Amino acid sequence: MTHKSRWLLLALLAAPPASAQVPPSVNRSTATATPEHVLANDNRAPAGTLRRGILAVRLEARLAAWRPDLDVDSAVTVQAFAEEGGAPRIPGPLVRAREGTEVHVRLRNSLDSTLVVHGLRAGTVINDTLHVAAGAVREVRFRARVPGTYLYWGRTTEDSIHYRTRRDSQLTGAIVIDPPGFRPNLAERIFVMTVIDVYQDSVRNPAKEDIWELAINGRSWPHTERLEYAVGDTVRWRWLNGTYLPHPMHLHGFHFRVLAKGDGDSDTTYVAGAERLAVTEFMVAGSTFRMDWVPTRSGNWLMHCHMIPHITPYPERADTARGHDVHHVERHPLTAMAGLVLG
Ligand SMILES: [Cu+2]
Repeated sequence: MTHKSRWLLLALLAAPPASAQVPPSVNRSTATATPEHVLANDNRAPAGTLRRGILAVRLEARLAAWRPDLDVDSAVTVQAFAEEGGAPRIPGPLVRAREGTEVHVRLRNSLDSTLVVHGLRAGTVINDTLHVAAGAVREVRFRARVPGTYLYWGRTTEDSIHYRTRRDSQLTGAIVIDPPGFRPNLAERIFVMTVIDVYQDSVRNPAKEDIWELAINGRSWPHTERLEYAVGDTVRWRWLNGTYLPHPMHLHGFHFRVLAKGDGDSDTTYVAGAERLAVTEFMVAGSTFRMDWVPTRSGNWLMHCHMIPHITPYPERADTARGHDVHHVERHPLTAMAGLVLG
């Protein structure tokens, strides 16, 4: 799907609703057997086992069937990370360690092509890559050194995150390094954004079969998580942009403080008093930021990308069951938005 066609979509959405729906019968899998279903990863439980100061994480990359909008469209076959022996997850398993911890990440590549993973030695090596041949197992070791929020991401196609649009686009996860002695705040949430944009499928029958899915922690609005806070709470979030696209992330109704800003490889925590106040934070591909905010009024509020094509349903998939009625007053928030919306 080109950007031009995405803007065309907006014009189409303004037209009267389509009356005909194509039944959900298209098999979109490219694998011979149906791969295991993806678990949407809410990034609340870190991966691995910590023993005697060593965090050991065993990851595996394999094919998986992903349904970012649950019952709306059929599953998309993607490449995803799992903890070895566990279900594939989007985003990939959370790696979290305190500064000073020795981290051993073992990676099995169960895909049929060479996998290159970037950023596993979080905060210690710039432009870090690990090449793992199909069927091979490799291990990286590093000592967690610089507290912050980092992105690890894999690829089997293009050589840059800026072109990673295909089935390897979900090979993305978070690494968080905490300061020594720091106890992670269990209420803090970590949100990883991913996208898949496979236009090539459109040349097949049926025509216009096209994959365009944007997700926060593995789910597209309205299936993203619902969050509830009390007036006066301090809400702490980390955001990671695992997509090839930029996203201006906007919070409705309140200012938030930007506490740290990273490029995926490195992270800068602002000194006390130097935090920025924002209502929208621009995130380039691969970037991260940490924020907090205090809801001072009750209500229903959203954090979302401010680019319309990133929060608009894309109804051209041949097997979609998505309603196209953008004028339905009661269901408007559910049917007229999709993708990068959280609330
Ligand atoms: Cu966006």
